[in-house]
Amino acid sequence: MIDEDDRNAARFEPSDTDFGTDGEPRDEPREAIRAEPSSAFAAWLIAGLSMPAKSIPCRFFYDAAGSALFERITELPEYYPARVEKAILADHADEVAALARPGTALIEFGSGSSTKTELLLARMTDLSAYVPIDISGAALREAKARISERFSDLPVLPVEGDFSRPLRLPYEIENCARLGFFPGSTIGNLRRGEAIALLANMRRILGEGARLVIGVDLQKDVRRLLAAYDDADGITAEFNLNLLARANRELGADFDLEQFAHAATYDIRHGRIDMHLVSQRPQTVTIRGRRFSFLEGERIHTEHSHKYDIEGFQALACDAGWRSDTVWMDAERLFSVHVLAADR
Ligand code: SAH
Ligand code: AVI
Repeated sequence: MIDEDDRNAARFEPSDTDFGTDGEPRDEPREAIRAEPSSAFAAWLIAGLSMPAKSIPCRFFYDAAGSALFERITELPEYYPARVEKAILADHADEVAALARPGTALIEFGSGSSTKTELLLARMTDLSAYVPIDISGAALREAKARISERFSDLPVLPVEGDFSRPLRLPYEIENCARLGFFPGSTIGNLRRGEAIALLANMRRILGEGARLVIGVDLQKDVRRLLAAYDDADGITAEFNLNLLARANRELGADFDLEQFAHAATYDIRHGRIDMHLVSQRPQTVTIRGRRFSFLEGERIHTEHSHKYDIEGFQALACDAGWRSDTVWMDAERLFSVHVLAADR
């Protein structure tokens, strides 16, 4: 039987990310490679709401408001992943720093506020550059200002874009050894086929012999997982509803935010949290002249967040061409940080 996820994975296009050396002017601002514009949000939103099972891709959470809400999530008592991953990285910061020999470029995927990265940068004194990649221009700009102020000798070369699409990396790091960093368990937001394609593409970008340090959230008591995605203060609900608020702001849609509710569920079969927005009554919403009807209780799927066990993630990384080198965990085994090696 073809799994629904495998079928969907076929829609994912592996990227052929490359450096900006192919005849492009060398002084072109890399911010010219923009994240998807509003027209792309409109196209994906309209396509997703036209399907029998409505959905919106989770990368659209992260406009400026969404990135700020995510930062608030990382401070919530229920959202253990941010706190625990940071503690694991702090415990092993010297070992991570040792992976970056002098002249290495640190390339971070889905860097957001780069908060965890600061821990590492403080110990990586001989980096040639720090390259944060994120779809959120607002998050990148704030992070660049803060990191450049604290580490004034370090070239910070942000790339605004979707890491699962072709990206042009800064020409300045063309000849540098590369260390990859992909924290936050953002890999969990991808389906298995998508995750393998992304990890395989990262291996290609980082080059033979490179290492990738990647944070992966672990399976655990379902109540603890559900609380992390449905906090008492309603910040995760606000983060989820921001998708609709963003559609109202950017596309002139007329979602009534009072009439959609946040929901987080656990899917045992796929070992993942799913987030949804649930219509509270029969209603119609208009987006750019198109009308979408919702039944009472009808759901818009907004995010998968897969949880792994150590062996399951190592098998996935192996399918993407990586060798598992090292794994660190906290004492409660809530979260894992893997060092993957591109040498097999
Ligand atoms: N690494 C940070 C942020 C994690 S939140 C941390 O660990 O705290 C996920 C980040 O990935 C957000 O900043 C979001 O904007 C970014 N992101 C999500 N999907 C993306 C995509 N397809 N391409 C690039 N960045 C993406
Ligand atoms: C970025 N990503 C790994 C987060 C997660 O936990 O799946 C996004 C998030 N969604 C709800 N809370 C946080």
